[in-house]
Amino acid sequence: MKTRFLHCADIHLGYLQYGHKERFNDFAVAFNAVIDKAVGVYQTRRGREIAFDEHIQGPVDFVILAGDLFHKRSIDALTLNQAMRSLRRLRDAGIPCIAVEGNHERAYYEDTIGWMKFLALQDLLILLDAESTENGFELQPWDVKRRQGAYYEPKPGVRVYGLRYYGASTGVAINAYAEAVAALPKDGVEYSIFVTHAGVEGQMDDKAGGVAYRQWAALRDHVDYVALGHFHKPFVLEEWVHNPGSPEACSISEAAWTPRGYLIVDVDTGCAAENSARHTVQIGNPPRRAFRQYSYKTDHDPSPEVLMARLTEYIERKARDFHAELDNGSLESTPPVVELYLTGVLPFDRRALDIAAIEAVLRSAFQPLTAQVKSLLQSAEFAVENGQSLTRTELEQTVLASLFSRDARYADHAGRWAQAALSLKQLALAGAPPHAILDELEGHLRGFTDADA
Ligand SMILES: [Mn+2]
Repeated sequence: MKTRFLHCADIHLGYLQYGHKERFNDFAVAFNAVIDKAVGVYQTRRGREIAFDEHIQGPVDFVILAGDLFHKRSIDALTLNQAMRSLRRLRDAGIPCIAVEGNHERAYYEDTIGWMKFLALQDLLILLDAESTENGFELQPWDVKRRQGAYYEPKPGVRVYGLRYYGASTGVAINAYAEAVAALPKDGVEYSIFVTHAGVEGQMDDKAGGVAYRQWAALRDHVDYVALGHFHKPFVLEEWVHNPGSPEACSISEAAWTPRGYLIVDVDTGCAAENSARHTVQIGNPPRRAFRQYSYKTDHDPSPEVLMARLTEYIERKARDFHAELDNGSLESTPPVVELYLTGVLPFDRRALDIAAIEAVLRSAFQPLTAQVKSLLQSAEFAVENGQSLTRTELEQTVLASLFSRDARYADHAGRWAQAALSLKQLALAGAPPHAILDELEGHLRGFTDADA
């Protein structure tokens, strides 16, 4: 048996990011680009359809949507229209879209109908979930009339099981689900997929709520492909657990995770050897809005005039690099979203820093959709000695320096290591992005090398 399907998740329609109408539309454009791949037809913004001449990946036999089609549970009519327009393309092409509910779109109460259920009632989604009883889960096949069920067979030989978002109870729910699957008859089933909205522990450092990899093992004997959503960062584990990542960026940190956005899976149950995966997976990277994040260190700019001159030069250089990158056939669309972080110690009065003027430089260099300047600056007094009794910072510096001096690797520059550690801590506390902290650390390391030379 051969089949091909597309797996996506975390579309987040309805997100009015930065309060920007264009960003609201971007999420729908990205979803429609994923649908293009599923149906094998490119649709222009005006709805005209053009067949792909290259990169043909569709049409697929079915689509898996592993939760968070919507950014929130109370969506407006425009968002619903975006969802219906894209899902209708699948329905018209005869491609079932098999989905589960994510954390962002769950109905408020068990007895109300959420928008995902509404789409299922409109015949636009096969929305899977298990019914829980006193004895665990009861898995019913998809009921076309009632538009509900726990599993669905999009074509003979393929069975897709689904479970909605379970949050902190996901581990327990997986166990119960695996037991229920074990008890089901599986006549004629050659390939099984399990879909839910949950992460795997360790795949995103700063995101809680992942399920330990060993907890998924309960499904191992029954399922060939685990299809997840929830973590917006893509990952594939042991050719078994798969997460496509978000097609559009819900936060600027997601912009770096390319390629991401959907997976195209080719299944062939006939040829593979025992114990090896019976599918091959390609990751897709739909076109999306360009996001760029920069950081600039102000330590060596003695006056506002020098800072503006150097910062302008820096911004213009980055903008040239950016435009050159786009000319090299990038899939990103412009105008971009740009964030600039100011880091380090400001050697002059903070009030002399003209953020609006810096934003104006960003706007003229990048012609962005939106540009934001974020200050993570430490005030100068942090670096200055101020008298008899120790401040908290000085105390920390003393303690850290004495700790560093006990380690032969750091003893030579104990005082400077202590300063470095404190400045990294300040950045982290101020919410600096990882790359700004890395830049800071690199600056310190260069300082050490120069001093040794
Ligand atoms: Mn999500």
